[in-house]
Amino acid sequence: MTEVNTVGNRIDTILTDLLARIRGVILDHRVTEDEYAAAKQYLISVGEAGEWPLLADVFLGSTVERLHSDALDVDGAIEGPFYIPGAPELTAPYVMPMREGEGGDVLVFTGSVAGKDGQPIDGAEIDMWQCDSRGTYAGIPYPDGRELPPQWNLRGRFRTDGSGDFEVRTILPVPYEIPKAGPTGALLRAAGWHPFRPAHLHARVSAPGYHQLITQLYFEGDPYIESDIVNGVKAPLICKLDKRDGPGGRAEFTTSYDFRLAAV
Ligand code: MBD
Ligand code: FE
Repeated sequence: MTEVNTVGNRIDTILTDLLARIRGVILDHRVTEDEYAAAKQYLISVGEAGEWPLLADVFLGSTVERLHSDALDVDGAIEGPFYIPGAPELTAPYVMPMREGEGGDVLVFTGSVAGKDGQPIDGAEIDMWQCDSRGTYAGIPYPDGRELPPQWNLRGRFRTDGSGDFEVRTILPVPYEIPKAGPTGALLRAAGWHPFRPAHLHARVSAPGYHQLITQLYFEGDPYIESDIVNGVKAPLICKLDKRDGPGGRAEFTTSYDFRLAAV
């Protein structure tokens, strides 16, 4: 027999309010029988495509996350549907796992991890993941037949040094287009909304004695900063990009961010 996970024990309270609000929308907009039937069919298709995690994170994740971050007074951001635990542990000097000749601009990302009191944290773990220069995450099934990167491409774990600092080389992520081939993309199209998120790096930052920080970093000037389809951008998470000449005269970008963790 199926049982519901009653974590929080508020099913009665929340379900009562949720149903009241949905009924209110139906009444306010005079939803028709046909629209109701189409909505049910749509919900079925989301399940069949395995897109519930994506759809939920696109529309609701950032709201849940906001409450969590505000309670801890940290600059967190939505985890999103594409985190995969167990990424390779890198050895210094840190370079994110990538293919020979990985496309895109080089990004040198430096920064630090400290407590909110400014106390640097030695050996904090940063578990970072991002899309490649074509906007594809490794290890995720895309139904549109695109070429998939190797399993751990642009996913890796590394640590701060004795001063709480880190430096990692990677490539600059690009604005991310939510997978369009399935029901989530179809809904955005039907509503006339663009499917983009601004370019972002994802990170889970952890250290003993601190709450794990799950966040994302964005880049100044990104065309989708103001219209992120998942509503996940917060001003303190927007980083400045600088351009410099790297090895062999190849241009590379640099950016910096200081993660601040809440003590337990
Ligand atoms: C993503 O890459 C993402 O970060 C979020 C939050 C939702 C969908 C795709
Ligand atoms: Fe993402």
